[in-house]
Amino acid sequence: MKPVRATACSNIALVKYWGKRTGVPAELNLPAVGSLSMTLDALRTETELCPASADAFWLDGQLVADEQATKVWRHLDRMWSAAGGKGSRPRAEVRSVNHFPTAAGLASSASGFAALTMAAAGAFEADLSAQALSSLARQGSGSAARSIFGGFVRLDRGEAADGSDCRARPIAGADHWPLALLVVQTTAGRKPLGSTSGMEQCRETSPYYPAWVGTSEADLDAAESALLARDLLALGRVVEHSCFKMHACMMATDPPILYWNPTTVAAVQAVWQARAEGEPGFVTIDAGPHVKVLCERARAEALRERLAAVPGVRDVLVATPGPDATVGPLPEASA
Ligand code: 2P0
Repeated sequence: MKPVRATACSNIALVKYWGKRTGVPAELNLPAVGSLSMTLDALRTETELCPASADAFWLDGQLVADEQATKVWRHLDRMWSAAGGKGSRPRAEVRSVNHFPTAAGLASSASGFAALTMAAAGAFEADLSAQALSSLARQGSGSAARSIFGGFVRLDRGEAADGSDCRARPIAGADHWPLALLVVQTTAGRKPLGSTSGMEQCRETSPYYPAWVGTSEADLDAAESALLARDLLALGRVVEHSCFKMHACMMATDPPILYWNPTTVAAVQAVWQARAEGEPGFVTIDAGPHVKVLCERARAEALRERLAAVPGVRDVLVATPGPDATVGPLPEASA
């Protein structure tokens, strides 16, 4: 086992993943719908993996020993098997740091599991394609499958019972289109309900869930075409439609799920107001209260200023399309 350092960027789904396939092995973590994302340069996780006498997981300088750590060890076991490792997996120390300009409440499981996947593949000297790495990352966390690739990525749902056609593929590179994504932070707190249980609750109780699943493929095709044609208006329409359908589906669960706070709504309205005044931006919201705004890079600063002035907004950061996940040897000084 070699000491390594891996880096992966987070991503934002422009067409959302929400819900898991049923009737297939749960450990494959297969999505009920495909998704389409932009990898974000500004939200990056760096993960170091070294041999050790006992497993230890450090996240942002803190030793973690809860279910998060269990997921990490399970993922390393999975990677050891995929690498063709014989016998029991070597014990490891994992040190992961999220280089997110604003810490609170921003998704890190995508970049976290993508970086861990790359690190384990490097450390265990696994000869795996980017496609295979992406599928393994998905088993750690669905959105992580997309963070293996830079630029714009489509994750297909697939139909095969073994998940072999659930694949992420880059559809355009980071330099395809100078877009920006503003991350409008509306609170410092953590989200109240995790995505995995939120998705299950939706599938089990939301009367809108079948409609959500049934309309996703058309959104994916429309978004991919708009992206390739660099048509912001067409892309933005799908981005907002996918986002609000997902949230409507959540709100219709029993009991309801509402991730928004008053500042979330104020920020959405500020974006729509700006658009009406000729400053085009399009909103999306994940399983949390922050608002993400897609716009052309040239318009990002003007929109950032408007959003920073919305009462309750704590911070606005600007991200642009980011690179592929990477892994390399750990520099001597850190090993
Ligand atoms: C997404 N989200 O497509 C969607 C939109 C949140 C809302 O992927 O259960 O942490 O680990 O596969 O990847 C968050 O879900 O869920 C997510 P698991 P994950 O980005």
